[in-house]
Amino acid sequence: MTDPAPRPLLYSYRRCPYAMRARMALLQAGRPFDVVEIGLRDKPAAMLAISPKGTVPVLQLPDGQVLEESWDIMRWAWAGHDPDGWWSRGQTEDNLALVRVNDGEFKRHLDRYKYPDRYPSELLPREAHRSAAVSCLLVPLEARLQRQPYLGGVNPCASDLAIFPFVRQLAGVEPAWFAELQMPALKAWLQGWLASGLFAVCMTKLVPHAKQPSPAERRT
Ligand SMILES: N[C@@H](CCC(=O)N[C@@H](CS)C(=O)NCC(=O)O)C(=O)O
Repeated sequence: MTDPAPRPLLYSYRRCPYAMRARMALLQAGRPFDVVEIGLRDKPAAMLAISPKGTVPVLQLPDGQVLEESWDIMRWAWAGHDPDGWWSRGQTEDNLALVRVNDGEFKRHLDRYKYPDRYPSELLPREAHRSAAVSCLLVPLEARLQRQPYLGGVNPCASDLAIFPFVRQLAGVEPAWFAELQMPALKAWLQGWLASGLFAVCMTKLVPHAKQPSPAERRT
């Protein structure tokens, strides 16, 4: 009997939105991988040895290459085999601009809104960060999603996966406030992702051997 092919190893944290986007991309692309679920307060020495910056996700490839940015892991997931076009549809200027806002300005406001205690020298009240998060990302997202069901158009794409875990986080801080937002297209989009098979598989305990989704689950 021959040994099975070595699989990439993903250091992950279940609730981290960056790790979610990486897991969903690997699952959607049908890439087998193993997962190490880490604790943010107790990071494994093996992970810090290959990625001293200490953030998840980190993907260690069998050839020794290490990917330590979620977007790079997503790119790798679909590199050379993107039959459903998830990566390519995510590469429009509009989509890339939204991902940049998400990872930059929006994330900055989200953190200050969600974890005000971590920013004791912050001068603005947390509600100001909540409003800024809405203006910089949710407003343009709502406008886009009123015209099309996904950022990828009629089909989803990498940018949908890259952004919705962060919108989920914002929505979870004060659900009653979020429920009052007049953003029907954004809410339908978020609900669709939260109910999707892909998200369900990504949030199951993927350790130690990743369950691979069925073709139906891979579609959304
Ligand atoms: N730019 C990185 C950011 C990853 C990141 O910040 N992950 C958080 C968890 S959500 C983390 O690992 N933080 C380190 C810590 O809290 O110690 C990426 O896209 O992968």
